[in-house]
Amino acid sequence: MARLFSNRDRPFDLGPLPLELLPRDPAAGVVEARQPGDASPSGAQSILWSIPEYRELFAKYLDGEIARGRAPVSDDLEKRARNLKASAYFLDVTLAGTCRLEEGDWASAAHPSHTDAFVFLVEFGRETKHGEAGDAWIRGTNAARTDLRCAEVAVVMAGYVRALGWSARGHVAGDTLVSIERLAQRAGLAKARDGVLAAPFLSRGFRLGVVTTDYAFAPDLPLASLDWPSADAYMGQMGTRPGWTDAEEDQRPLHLGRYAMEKIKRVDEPTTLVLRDEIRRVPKRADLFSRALAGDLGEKPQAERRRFAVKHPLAFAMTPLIRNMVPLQGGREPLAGSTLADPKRNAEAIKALGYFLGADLVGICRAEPWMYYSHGDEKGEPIAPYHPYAVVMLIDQGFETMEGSSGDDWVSGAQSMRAYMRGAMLAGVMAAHLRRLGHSSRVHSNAYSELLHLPAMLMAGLGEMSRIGELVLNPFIGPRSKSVVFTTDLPLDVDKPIDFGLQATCAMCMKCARECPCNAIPFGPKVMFNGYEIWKPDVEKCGRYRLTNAKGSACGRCMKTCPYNREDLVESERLLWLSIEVPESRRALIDHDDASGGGQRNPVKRWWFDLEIVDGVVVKPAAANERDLDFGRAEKLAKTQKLAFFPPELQPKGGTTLKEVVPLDREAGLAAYAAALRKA
Ligand code: B12
Ligand code: SF4
Ligand code: SF4
Repeated sequence: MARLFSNRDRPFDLGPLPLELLPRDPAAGVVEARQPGDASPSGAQSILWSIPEYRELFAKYLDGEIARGRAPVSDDLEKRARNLKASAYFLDVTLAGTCRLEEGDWASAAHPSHTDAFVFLVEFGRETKHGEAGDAWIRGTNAARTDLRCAEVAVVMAGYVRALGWSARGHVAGDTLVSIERLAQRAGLAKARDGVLAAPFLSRGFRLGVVTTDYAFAPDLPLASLDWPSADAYMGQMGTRPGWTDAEEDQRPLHLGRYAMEKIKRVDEPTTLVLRDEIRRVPKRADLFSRALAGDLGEKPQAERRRFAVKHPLAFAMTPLIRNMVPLQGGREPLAGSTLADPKRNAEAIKALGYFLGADLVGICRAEPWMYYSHGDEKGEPIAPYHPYAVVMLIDQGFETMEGSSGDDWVSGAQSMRAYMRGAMLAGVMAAHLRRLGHSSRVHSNAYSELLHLPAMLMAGLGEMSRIGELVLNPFIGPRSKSVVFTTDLPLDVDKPIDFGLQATCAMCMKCARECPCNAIPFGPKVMFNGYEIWKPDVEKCGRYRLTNAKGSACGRCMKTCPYNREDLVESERLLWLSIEVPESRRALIDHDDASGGGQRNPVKRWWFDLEIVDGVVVKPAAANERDLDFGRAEKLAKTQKLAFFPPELQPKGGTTLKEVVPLDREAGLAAYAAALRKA
């Protein structure tokens, strides 16, 4: 399932497949051809009807305002092309290429004076087999599903170029001013075969998107052949996806996903104590970001709150979609209901749908009343728990990008935003689909959530609580995830929590605590906090650091440096099973991670431009954080560490709005933590 060969030495802009090895033919002609479609038609129960509202929303942002000044980006056309390709691979396109625009490429005489085209291809999602759970929802919808993904990428890539100060417009099937199919051939992504485009390496279908612009970059050439270039390439020797991946994945039912979560031990209660009766619900106004917005942390964090994670133009380009998907998240009221009465089948169908749309991991738990926030923050209105089930999905924040980064330089905010955007989109389509079938369903995205995600992730068996603190760590993708949740009244079988030995590992590891730039992660033991056990981080320190980081955008260094943040290799999975089956190996594995440079930056993977938006114009930031492992730091930090925490009695009361300032009481927070430590 995972790769056999490391991609450590493979620049990120080359992508996951060995496109650079294919022969090119500058003289290859362009012929009329259509994009691949679905092999079978969709049925009445399909998700097809839930996609258009998202498509229409995304179409609004294919074009937009151009920044009023040009960014100080390199004039080197190769560098620009590589940066655009890497940005698109970051957004999970399968293949990317470039070409110059010719007059015949435009569908109408009136068009923008663009010179260059950036072309990308997104492959179809893996489908259900006939009769598998979810089949009636999924079959016949791959082209629409993938066009939506292309629209997302086209919006973000065009928005990125416009934020840099050049004109740009995204194009996808149904919303285009150009012939996408011609451009795909000239940019070396596909060739026509019997009137239909075919792409190299892919056994499934695909859809295409284009960004046209007057931002110049180096062009690629048309392909001469679609054949695998060598046996080595087929095996993935350059760190690319092996040719047998699809066949291997097809042996697993879609609802199991690609990670072998079914092999991880399940337990009735989580590995960290949860005393449900003692948990007091907290208002949304207690979220440190709401507190910063209201002014509880002072002027600087308040001013930075709206921009800290979107200071980089690529992250900024995601904001229109992230914000404007909120009104589509759905309601709380019961609907008519349906005949979908088999909770096991329903749960498998939901998971299959989540994987088809692009989730990395899917789990289901009860949405217990204490998981809901008690009050909203804008108006302070009470929130009565509504739906009984929570579908929880994880989106990987991306190993390769994290490898290139210190974790707190200019790409960190974009990593968060990409995962929030993707999560909101796929949960949005799923919840809309269930509503259409008659079941009340509502999305809890990062832009607006009425549910705490951590306990839902924990109970849905997607990971264990880690030393990082407010983070559920998954055995396969480690800490490197963002979650999205939707709650529903569709009857569902729930998952159980998991135990893969993380509590013992975190008890001896402490690498995240050592590497956190602001000493916010505890070196000490787990404590009881509001009725549950947790390594409680100092969220004020972390929050202030992320909000006001002047040498980067936000931070995720704790995730980057954790030994579970591993490359997707067969070898990595072996290490995971070793740590589970031979607990005595854990110390050695942690030491091996440090000794082998785990958590160091890999310069080969540093693909983004260091850029910052200031007053609407992109500038070169004064500095970027440049951090690598600091082995001597732990001793010093552990000695001086003073942490505060903020249980419900130290938080704004339910009903408090964003207009009222409730200054954060650090002294009381320090005293509360010290008291909890005495009891630990
Ligand atoms: C605000 C926030 C922060 C703030 C402030 C947190 C705070 N306490 O106010 C700060 C800046 C610290 C922060 C940092 C990070 N965050 Co944050 N954060 C959130 C957010 C948006 C809201 C949480 C909230 O309202 N807290 C206010 C009150 C409720 O806090 P609290 O009472 O102390 O409760 C906290 C925990 O104790 C826990 N919790 C609450 N009830 C219960 C009950 C049980 C039984 C358990 C076990 C836990 C638990 O959840 C709360 C999380 O803050 C959530 C999304 C969400 N809707 O849950 C993401 C979220 C928790 N963060 C996330 C992540 C990944 C991060 C970072 C790694 C940043 C990054 N680059 O991605 C760091 C990690 C910091 C750390 N050491 O833990 C992810 C976690 C994903 C995962 N795999 O676990 C979430 C779920 C966002 C997402 N959609 O993916 N975050
Ligand atoms: S705890 Fe916060 S500041 Fe520390 S490394 Fe993690 S995200 Fe960064
Ligand atoms: S870095 Fe170590 S202590 Fe921190 S979460 Fe990862 S395994 Fe646990």
